[in-house]
Amino acid sequence: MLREVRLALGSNLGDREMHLESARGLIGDSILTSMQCSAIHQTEPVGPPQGRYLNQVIRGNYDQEPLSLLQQCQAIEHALGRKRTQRWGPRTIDIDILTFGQLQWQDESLTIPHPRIEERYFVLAPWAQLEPEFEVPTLARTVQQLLDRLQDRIPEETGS
Ligand code: A4P
Ligand code: MG
Repeated sequence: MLREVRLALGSNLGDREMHLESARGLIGDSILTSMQCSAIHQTEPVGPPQGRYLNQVIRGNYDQEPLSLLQQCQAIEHALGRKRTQRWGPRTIDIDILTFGQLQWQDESLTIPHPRIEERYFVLAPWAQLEPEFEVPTLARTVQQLLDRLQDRIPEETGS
């Protein structure tokens, strides 16, 4: 069954543009069909002190199981030199699954929709540029509404 999925990409180590470009290339070649990409946003780091991130959201169609998508995303992270040293620490590339059709999924390795969508300017800002009217499963709000709500709550962190 074909599902529409959304992925969030982030990079703050090394040649950030190149890491995003390589990830997009690999995802478009081997994972998603009909891929569309948001603009790239530079964002302040959330977590321990570290360099700024480049973030981007992509959507596309996928025809396998959720755990296969996670595995394929992690294989790309690995291929692009991702080392897991510190939670929320600097990384060449992070690929998170935001949504997977209307599916809700929760096990020890995967939670869908991604549990921190509502709090994350670095996800919502590029996503709202790509598809502001998309209603996020389980949150019952559009991407733009979630972004507006976040900016009302913590304007100093979101640069508005
Ligand atoms: N996992 C569970 N659900 C998912 C999902 N929906 N998508 C598990 C992807 N992975 C999922 O992730 C840890 C584990 O989460 C994985 O093994 C997978 O089984 P990770 O990528 O190894 O570690 P992480 O990314 O450091 O942790 P986490 O909790 O995913 O962090 P976030 O929420 O991704 O935050 N600041 C800015 N400005 N921009 C960023 O992109 N990113 C982070 C990471 C922190 N600060 C940032 C940014
Ligand atoms: Mg991650």
